[in-house]
Amino acid sequence: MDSKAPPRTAPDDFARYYARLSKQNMAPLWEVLKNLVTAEPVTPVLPAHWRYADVKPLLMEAAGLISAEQAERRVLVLENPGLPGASSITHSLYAGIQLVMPGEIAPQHRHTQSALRFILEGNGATTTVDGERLPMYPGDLVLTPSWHWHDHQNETGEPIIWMDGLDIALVALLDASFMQHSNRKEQEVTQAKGASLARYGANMLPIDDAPATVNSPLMRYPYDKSREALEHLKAHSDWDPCHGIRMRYAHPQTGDWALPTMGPAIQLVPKDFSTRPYRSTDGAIFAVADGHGTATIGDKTFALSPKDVFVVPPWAWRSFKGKDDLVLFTFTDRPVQEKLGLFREERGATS
Ligand code: GTQ
Repeated sequence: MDSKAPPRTAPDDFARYYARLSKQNMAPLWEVLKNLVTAEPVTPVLPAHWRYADVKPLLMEAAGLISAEQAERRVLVLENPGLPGASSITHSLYAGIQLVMPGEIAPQHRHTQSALRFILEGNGATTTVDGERLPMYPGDLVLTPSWHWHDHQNETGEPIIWMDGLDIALVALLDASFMQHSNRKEQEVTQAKGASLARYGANMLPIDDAPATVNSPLMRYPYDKSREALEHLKAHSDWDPCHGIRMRYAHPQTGDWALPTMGPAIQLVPKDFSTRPYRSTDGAIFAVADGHGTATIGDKTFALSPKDVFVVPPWAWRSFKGKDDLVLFTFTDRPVQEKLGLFREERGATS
């Protein structure tokens, strides 16, 4: 008899054996291996698009239902349609649209989740981080690194609206969530306005600087500077076939990503330029900073207007076309994937 002949086990025998395994907290790998270790990324995350024209009226309606203080944070969570109820826009990341009305304060708290804010609308309301009030204008990126106290206040006459990005699901996966409230609604302001920008946002560093941490000490990346750089490169450099002009927001002391878990970037797709297909393992959340155009993600095409948000699933092909100069902000979990040696990208052929 051939000793290598496979056994011919009856389905009932498998079932009885699996039941005995299960009682002892074991399971057969051979039933699940092909779903656990896949040839390519397999994700429930779907391409999705939130038009600002749809989001804004619903967000303003929330202002009539609940105050920023009652809500703690008055935010509409952008839920990926492939992950219903999970409060996630990708498997690892969270995005929401936050509103603070004139005169309101979203009270001080801190958490181990890192947050970034990309400002969509408003004119000079503030987020206080580390005792510094950071003014917020459209297109600015404001950071709230892990475990930094933060509160938002709107002392202007207009609503302020921004996109929040947090690493909520990633921190949940690692069971590393800590959160604290303060008995002070707002933190004491200990820094002059513009302090972190003067120290870290002028291509210089304090001569006797504190050692770098994983978090950028620059808390605000103003849009006028980002846009100026993009405009210069549009006029005077080659455009990347897959991105147009694309820059990432750097940690000024180390050159690494601005945050350890979320990598923000900004790109300009010039008017009438069509990017070549590109895909990468990091699912990407985009917000339209300026301009109009289209995003094609897999077999879906979205018509983009300013302040829209859309999501590109991991390893999905994407390409863009600028109807006018289209400026896109994005954040992804690429810093994590790079550190773990998992990040991959692929550039498609000319179509
Ligand atoms: O502003 O601190 O969208 O803690 C979700 C959780 C915003 C915030 C969110 C938060 C915040």
